[in-house]
Amino acid sequence: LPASIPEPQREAWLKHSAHGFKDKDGFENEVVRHVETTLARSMFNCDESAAYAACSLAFRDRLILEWNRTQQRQTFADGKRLYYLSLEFLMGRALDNAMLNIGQKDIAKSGLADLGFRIEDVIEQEHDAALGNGGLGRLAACFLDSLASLNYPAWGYGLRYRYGIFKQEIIDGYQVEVPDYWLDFNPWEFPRHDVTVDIQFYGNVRKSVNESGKTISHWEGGEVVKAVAYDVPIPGYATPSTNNLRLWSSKAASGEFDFQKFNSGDYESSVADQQRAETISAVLYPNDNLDRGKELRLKQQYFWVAASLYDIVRRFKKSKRPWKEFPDQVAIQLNDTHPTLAVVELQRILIDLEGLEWDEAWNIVTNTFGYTNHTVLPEALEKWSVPLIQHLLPRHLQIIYDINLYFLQFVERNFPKDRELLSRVSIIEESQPKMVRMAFLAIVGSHKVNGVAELHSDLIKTTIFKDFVQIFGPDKFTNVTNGITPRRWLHQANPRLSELISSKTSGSDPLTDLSQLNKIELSINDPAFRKEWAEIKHANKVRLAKLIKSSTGITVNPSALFDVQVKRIHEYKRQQLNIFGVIHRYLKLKAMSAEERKEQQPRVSIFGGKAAPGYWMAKQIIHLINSVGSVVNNDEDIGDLLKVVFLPDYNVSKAEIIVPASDISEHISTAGTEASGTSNMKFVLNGGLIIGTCDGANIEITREIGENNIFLFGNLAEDVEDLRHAHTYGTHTIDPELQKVFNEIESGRFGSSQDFASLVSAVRDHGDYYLVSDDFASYLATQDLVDEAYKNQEEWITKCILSVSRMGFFSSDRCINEYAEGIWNIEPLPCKEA
Ligand code: GLG
Repeated sequence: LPASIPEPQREAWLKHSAHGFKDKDGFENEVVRHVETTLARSMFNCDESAAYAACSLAFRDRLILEWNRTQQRQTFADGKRLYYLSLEFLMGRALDNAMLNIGQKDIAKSGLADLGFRIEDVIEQEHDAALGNGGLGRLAACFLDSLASLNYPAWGYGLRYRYGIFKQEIIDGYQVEVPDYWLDFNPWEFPRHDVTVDIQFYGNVRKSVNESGKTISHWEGGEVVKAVAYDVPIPGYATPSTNNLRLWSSKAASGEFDFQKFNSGDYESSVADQQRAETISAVLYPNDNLDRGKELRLKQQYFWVAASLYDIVRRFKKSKRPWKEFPDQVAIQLNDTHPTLAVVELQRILIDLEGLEWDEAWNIVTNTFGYTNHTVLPEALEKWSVPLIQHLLPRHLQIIYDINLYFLQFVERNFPKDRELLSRVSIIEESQPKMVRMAFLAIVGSHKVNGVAELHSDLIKTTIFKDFVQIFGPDKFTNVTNGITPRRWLHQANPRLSELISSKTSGSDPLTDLSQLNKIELSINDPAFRKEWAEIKHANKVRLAKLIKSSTGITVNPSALFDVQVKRIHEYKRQQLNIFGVIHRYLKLKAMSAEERKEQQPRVSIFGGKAAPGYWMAKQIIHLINSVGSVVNNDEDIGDLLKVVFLPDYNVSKAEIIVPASDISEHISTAGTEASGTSNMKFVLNGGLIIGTCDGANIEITREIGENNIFLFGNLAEDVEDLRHAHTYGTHTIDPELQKVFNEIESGRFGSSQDFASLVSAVRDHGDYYLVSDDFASYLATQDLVDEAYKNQEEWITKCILSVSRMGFFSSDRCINEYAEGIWNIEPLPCKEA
């Protein structure tokens, strides 16, 4: 144990250092203390937000004690740690999660009731931590939960954006973006004003020769910005292990402001430096699957990567081990290419600052990093212009050129006759201006590269990274299919279903071993179990109906079939296919007699998701959905047979209400475009069926749950290229049913046809890149099957129960164990008290 407190005094420390709350009394005591002292309020002005603050501070106190112990344990164990570098961590709310993971939500519930509050209202006070765009950021959050729950020594590193993903409002059917300032009161972070790193930008490189005749590079001048650490404790479930997420915030290095300017009367510009520095961590870029190449974004990347590496290296150096042992102590995972500069930065530290030889350093670097690819979409693959890097990071550009030189020499030696190969795999693209291909740099700088679902991992090996498989051999490339944490996505989002399931797993906890789910299959014919199952789904739909009412004013019938598509709005995700399908359904209903209509299955089509502010087509899709909604929802012929809802501001805490309430959800990307998808897993785990294409993790979900329990449709990935080719070079005929839909849109039935012209022409006149027309007939036919299947509620429930029981594979715990064994080579560090 650490020796800072001398032996005789340790007893006093131990006596006062507490774990969780002993009982309800202990909890209430802490809450009241925080209200009265920390918040300086009294019971006469303690509202729900004060109750939230005090309750959070009480739990935070518990977390930080465990956080400290966990860090000590890890330091003394002196084993290998994982560092997960991600520009996005889409955490959502922390209080509910902390209470559940610590296992004291019941205590909190009755304690808060004693003090006059409903726990649900208190939880509702929390602002989502929305430091991410979508699946990539939420995956990072699920991984942190699993790493802590499985007792792995691991840290997350990210940026502390002052503004997370924007809030979405819908005004007159259009998306309006509102800034998300979330830091007014955030009890879940600990500012570490003593943990700071100076980060350099711009400047120039000077070479010198030392006594042994070796050339040394010095990066000099330029501008310095300070990185300040903010730590967020990450509680494991059913274990005291509490890991750390360290987020960096930028500050001017020169202190408050320029006193000289201030004294000479130039007040405004005296604070300009400070503002410029703080801009770096001010805002999350709101693009999902799109690369925009903005200088500030590159600054963010280097700022975060350099601060994190400094921290990691500092920790390693304390151990006084030789450099060659670095990869035995440190694994760094690159979540997408955003942190790829870390490869270059570590090489720079080793050769320029620590004096290692190039090869020795490079060996250390490549054994340290792993790279996860999340997309094959060309518009999402990061490239940075050479002049921009030259300007911002002159020494790094030289190192990138050297990495490329040695790499191409290696390729040349092994494939001497293939000149084309060299230009195909070069890290530098010979364009105007030249560009650095970040994915290639990440591959060359890592020992393992993984995709996020089987199909996706196969695709990267056969398409975008094909040459690299030839160069490095197939073993460098692997697959780790994504997963989700059952703590948040079952227990927290759907407590009643979680309890029902746990009552059937004979004592073992499905939340720590999700394969236990298969035990519910034994109850599949138990009428009481089935009845409870159906009641839970209905109650969840009632809860969502309330959210729909309060946020859109639309009344929906909870007995209708709830059809949900919530995710970022993107052409490749094909919300346009869904809304065209909805229009088709509406036209069909309109053409029916009143008698015929009675036979139809009532449906509520629910959409949600943000469009990147600069993504015109995605915004058109949102507008069309809302325009169709305002026609359909007010059509008296239709009534409850069809409602169309666009739920504004989709985020993690709304997902926790939406996901458990769906009967069917849509995962309908053009085959080969969605790397994995993770909401598909969340919906099935919560007893909803899915309609989907043979894409991403849908394929593995089908394999696990059985093809009778999923509604698949559409063309296969292997046929996409030929179809696109045919669209461009052959005759492109539009599906006749889709043509009817287009005719109605163009007739102005849903508002000015001009507004939607680009959505129609993308399919009809511009090559239909996403195969909307090709898949339309099969989509409609499959939706008919969904209606038919839903009419037989008993069979439907059987499908749902079977599906849930077979979802064990999709736990992020399984996924993290695969990374730990196959890529990171780290071991859990169990906690003896656990
Ligand atoms: C990406 C992909 C998703 C994937 C997620 C996590 O588009 O298909 O599920 O990462 O791997 N940008 C993303 O959200």
